[in-house]
Amino acid sequence: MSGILTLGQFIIEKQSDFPYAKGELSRLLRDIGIAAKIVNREVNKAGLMDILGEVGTINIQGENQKKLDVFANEQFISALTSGGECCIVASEENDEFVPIDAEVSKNARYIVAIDPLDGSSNIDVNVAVGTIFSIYRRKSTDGKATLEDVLQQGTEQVAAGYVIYGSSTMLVYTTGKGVNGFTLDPSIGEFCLSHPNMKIPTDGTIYSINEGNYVHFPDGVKKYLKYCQIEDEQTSRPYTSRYIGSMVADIHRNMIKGGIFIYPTTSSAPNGKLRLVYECNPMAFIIEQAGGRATDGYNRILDQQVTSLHQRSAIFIGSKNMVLKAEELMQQYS
Ligand code: AHM
Ligand code: MG
Repeated sequence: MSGILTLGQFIIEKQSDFPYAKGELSRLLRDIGIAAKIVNREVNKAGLMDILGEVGTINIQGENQKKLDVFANEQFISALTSGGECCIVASEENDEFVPIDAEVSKNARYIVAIDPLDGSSNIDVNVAVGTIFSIYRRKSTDGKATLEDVLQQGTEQVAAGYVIYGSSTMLVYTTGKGVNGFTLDPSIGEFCLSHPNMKIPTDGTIYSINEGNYVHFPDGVKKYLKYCQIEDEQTSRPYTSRYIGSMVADIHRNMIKGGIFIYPTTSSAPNGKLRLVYECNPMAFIIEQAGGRATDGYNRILDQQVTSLHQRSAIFIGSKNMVLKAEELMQQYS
């Protein structure tokens, strides 16, 4: 066989990184990979099927859910609840966490938080969407796992990853020992290692932010945007602005090319828009593992106290030096 390494083979190879492991985390990652392939199949034919459009229910954030959100949510929950490795799934699409049947999960040691289809407003227009996941070890030792088991600080993550359903589909994940990316080869139906040991450039020239909200931004962010736009040959400014409106896709591009993604607090969303548990913590873990930086403009994302499932946070994430510069201006002006 050629040099192809599938996600399944890679996970088995890497299991020896965790001498205490019994293979549960590996199985969990494999289950996520399988669910991602099923979701990918549906996302790919979204334009063909009578699956587009809003399903009519409104999730806890008050946003209309698209049918594919519901489909992806069901797929991931079903993949995660049947394997016996996971005792709780918390999903951005569900108000409460999903407890798992006691019989199935009696020996389960892991908790998964998932945003099954992030950026789903982009589906209707054939633009990349993503899945984000985060895995924690259960803290409580007996009885049923509880909300406290889910509300762990980002530093406690044992693994995190994302899937980008883009011009090609990729799964990128970390178990705290670097970041590896796998591209789905549709001809064999396997994620194949294509981006080993991913590193985000320390400097970059791309900034991603919804600039339409400019008037609502804190002064520090406004100053940083002006900094990005000022001409300066030495630092290759003005920088390029790129905003897809799909966090996974924006961060993935920046990971490869170098750049910063900002979703700050705004006067209309004083805590920011993105969710700490489902979006910020997993992406922060991945980017830090790739050598980048992730803060809320002042403090490290992964150190934030998690007090509720749907808690929001501002996020400044990406190439280390770009995030540091934005923080400098935040501290000076906001
Ligand atoms: P969602 O979880 O409801 O899909 O929202 C999250 C998405 C992110 O992917 C993206 O970065 C952001 O919302 C875009 O928000 P805005 O349209 O306010 O720029
Ligand atoms: Mg989301």
